[in-house]
Parts: sequence; C-alpha cells; structure tokens
Amino acid sequence: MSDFLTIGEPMALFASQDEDQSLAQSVNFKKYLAGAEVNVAVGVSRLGYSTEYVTQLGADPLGEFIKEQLAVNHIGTSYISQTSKHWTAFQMKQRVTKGDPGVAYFRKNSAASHIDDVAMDQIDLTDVKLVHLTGIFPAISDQAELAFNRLLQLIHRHPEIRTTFDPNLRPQLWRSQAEMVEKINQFAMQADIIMPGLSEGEILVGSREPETIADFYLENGINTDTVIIKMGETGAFIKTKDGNHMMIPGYSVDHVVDTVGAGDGFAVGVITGLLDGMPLENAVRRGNAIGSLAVQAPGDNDGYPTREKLNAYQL
Ligand code: KDG
Repeated sequence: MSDFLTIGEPMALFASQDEDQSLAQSVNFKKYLAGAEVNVAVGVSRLGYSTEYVTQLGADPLGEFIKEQLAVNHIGTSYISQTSKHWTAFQMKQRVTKGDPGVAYFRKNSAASHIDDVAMDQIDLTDVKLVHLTGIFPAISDQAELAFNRLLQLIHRHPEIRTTFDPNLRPQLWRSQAEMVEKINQFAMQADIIMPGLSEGEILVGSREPETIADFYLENGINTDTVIIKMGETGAFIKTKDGNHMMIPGYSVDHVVDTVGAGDGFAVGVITGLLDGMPLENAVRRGNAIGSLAVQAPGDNDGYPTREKLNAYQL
C-alpha cells in the first residue's frame, strides 16, 4: 500500500535541443518522461513517499520507456495496464530563451484514453493518505472521464484521505470552453484542497481577485477546506474555510530554462509538506521553492529535488 496515489496520462516528451527554433525546424530532441500527474508522482517519490500511479500504456517502445522511468523513480505500477490496441501518447516541446515554449501533443485515441473504468474498483486505498487529481485526465476522453469519476466515488468512501486538485486547464482537450468550465468546477468541488493558477481561476470563476476565486470554491465545494492560488514568481495566495488568508511570497529565479512542470512542482511541495505534517503555509512555501527549482531545469520533472537538495535550497 502506498502513501500517495494519482491517475493520469503519462507521455514521452521529445524536448528540442535547438534554441528558439520551431518544432518543425528542430532536429535534435531529448526524450523525457512527462505528464502532469506523473510529474507529481516523481516529485513525491523523490522526497521519500511511496506512490502508486494509475494509467494505461501502449505495448510499444514509448510504453516501455515510461515503464523504465517509473521504475527508476520508484513509482508503483500495480494499477498500470498495457494494451496493444492503442499507442502511448507523446509530446514535442520547443526550447525557448524567453516565455513559454510551444508544445505539440500526439495523444488522441491514446492507450490511457481507453483505460478500463471498472478496473478502478480494484484499487486498494488502505493506508493511502493523499490522492492528487488534475483536470487533464478526465478531459482526454469520455472513457477516461468515466474512470476518473469511478475513482472519485471510491475515494469518497475514504473520508480520511486528503485530496488535492489542480485544474490544469487544457482547452484543446474539451469540446467547448463552457463544457471545460462546468466539468472542471464539478471535479474541483469534490476535492479538499484546490490549487488553480491565477489565470485558471479567472477562466473558472470569472474574477482575477484571488480572494473571490478562493471564496467561490470554499462556499460551493462539498468538502473543500483550502484554496491555494498559484501566482508564479509572486508566490501563492491561501485561504482556508475558517476565513484565514495570506500571501506566501515566491522565489525569484535568475535564469529560467523551461517553465513547464512548475505547477506540478508546486503541487509536489504542498503535498509532501502536508504529508510531513507541516503547517499549510510552510507546505505552500515548499511548493513555491520546488516550482522555482523546476523552471531551472529542461525536462518537466528533472528539477524536482531530493530531500538533501531541498534542505539546502529552501532554508
Ligand atoms: O504540467 C506539465 C504538463 O503540461 C505536461 O507534462 C504534459 O500532462 C501534460 C499536458 O497535458 O499538458
């Protein structure tokens, strides 16, 4: 049994090594493991917690690559199925000297999008302390949404398990913006801790005011007791059900290599801080620290620290 569990679509990431070239022009690529939820599993495992990752891979070389990467990162594979009918998803990412890189996804009809929803009933949540969910997995297909909802039902039978939810908006995966907003808010309301980015909050709630966004979820969420709004380098705004709120300042970084994976790194910090038994504000401070480490490395999750590195960095 594990401390931590998440469900998602892992991807092979082909990261261009050619600075400021379009993806079509780039010829040199390096292969990494990526996918929002698996990034979080990597970071949580690196900080010493046992993790299980639920997904389906293709029986193909990228599926084998992902299995190897999960083994290297000590991530449990008890709930990973493999199919020869569909391919493992992959993505290509630009290398840029400023701003966010362009990303191209090759994931439609992927192995993970055909995951068996009934298999969710076999997941053993005994001893699991925290489950992390994002809005990406239920968006990849109707079948994945069924599996996601089935896992949510199972989690609800364990009120002792804390749940974190990162909206991770991917408009290209939804039929319409209205559907995305409605569904993501429905999922969010079922989590204990909701962690949107400020721009995501603006899309989901219709306000750029952190407190208004937080109040929306605290008032409407079924069990929501904490909202953490990610504001990049500025830091993060926290509000809890008892009305307490505060801003936790961020870290400034001299040289940003790649911004992708910072939000997942933030989640790693909050989750492991809570698993360590830290007060919320310290966990969020750790989230800011890991987010800032993530942007200084080229892959999504290779900047996430070990305990030793984190202690040296965070102070
Ligand atoms: O959060 C990082 C993710 O954006 C990346 O790894 C790929 O899961 C991914 C997605 O759908 O964007």
